[in-house]
Amino acid sequence: MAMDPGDAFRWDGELTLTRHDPETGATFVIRVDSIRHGRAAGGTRAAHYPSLTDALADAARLADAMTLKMAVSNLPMGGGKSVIALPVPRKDIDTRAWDRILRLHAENIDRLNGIYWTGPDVNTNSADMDIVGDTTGFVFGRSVGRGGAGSSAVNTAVGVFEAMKATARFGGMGGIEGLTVLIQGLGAVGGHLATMAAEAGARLLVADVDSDRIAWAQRFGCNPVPIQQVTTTPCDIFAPCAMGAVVDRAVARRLSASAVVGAANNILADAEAGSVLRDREILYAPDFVSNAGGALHLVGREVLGWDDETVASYTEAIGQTLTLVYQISAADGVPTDVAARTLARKRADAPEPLAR
Ligand code: NAD
Ligand code: PPY
Repeated sequence: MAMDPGDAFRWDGELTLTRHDPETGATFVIRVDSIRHGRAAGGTRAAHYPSLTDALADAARLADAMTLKMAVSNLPMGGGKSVIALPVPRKDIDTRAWDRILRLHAENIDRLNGIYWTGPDVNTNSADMDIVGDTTGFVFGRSVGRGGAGSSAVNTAVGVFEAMKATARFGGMGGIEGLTVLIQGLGAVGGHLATMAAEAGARLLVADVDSDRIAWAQRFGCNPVPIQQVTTTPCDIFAPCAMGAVVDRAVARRLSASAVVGAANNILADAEAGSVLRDREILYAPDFVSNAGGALHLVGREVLGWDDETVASYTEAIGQTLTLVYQISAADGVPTDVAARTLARKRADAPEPLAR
């Protein structure tokens, strides 16, 4: 949800760490939302923010979402997130400065003595986690060669695809074959999702600010949609897989889709958007349920010792969790995001044995 600037400071999470590095101009933010159910985990996002207040607010929202994601997935961890507020866009940071930024970030994490574990997120990857891992052990998602579980993106996409199938079933759309799926963002997750949906026979519409990604998707039959028309183009399933806050109340009122199912964290920009989607009978798959495949991969592999098969079966169960969310939403007459929070709270208080 969007926060007003004051909310960046009124946030009631466990801990906020900030540090500024004059040499690179980077400001580091770590927010630990909850450690009630285990040490907190959540990735490191690097981005250029309009202000430190925006960076703090984003970290708070993302950390909240991690607590909900762990709880609704029955994972024995709390939620946290790091934001590295860069002075310029990531592409304009040179290798030397980036290396320094990652090492300082790792120092900050190490000082928290394990109450917060990081991992990859937007603009950070396994190679970056290897560098973080030189300084601290509190890191998920290092490359496989360095003893980590590697990228979480593929399994995130697999989970989102399970969420799509469950949504299509619950919404009376049948299977994915023949449905029009509009994917916003063809990056690490959206790209894999596009290939899976295409293989399942969906008609794909795609949008990305990067023309190379569009050219790549056109090679397997995807049709591009202009960035400005993403929320007005008719489709069956709208899949935001780029940034958050894509659906505010105005977008929710005009969206021409039967469902919203994507990988992006914090898809809803305001509390009203969920209600509008419900009133319009557009099924919204709460992001912290649908995109939990990455957390299942990282925590499953690195904490719980899961093998491929176990990760796959828990990831498939995302579809069942989502169906339960839709049933709670229908029974209680509440938006699906509210229903998912209710389920997350219930599972946090009484974690269910991980269902397979
Ligand atoms: P990514 O950086 O690899 O991909 C993002 C893509 O979106 C890029 O191709 C970029 O060019 C494109 N993009 C950026 N702004 C856009 C815009 N305005 N319109 C259209 N396209 C735009 O990131 P990712 O790892 O694929 O993650 C995507 C989203 O999923 C993020 O919100 C992330 O937080 C969330 N998520 C990722 C994971 C994971 O395992 N990687 C797990 C959970 C949630
Ligand atoms: C996310 O799922 O949003 C993440 O940040 C990925 C993640 C999950 C669990 C531990 C570290 C990073």
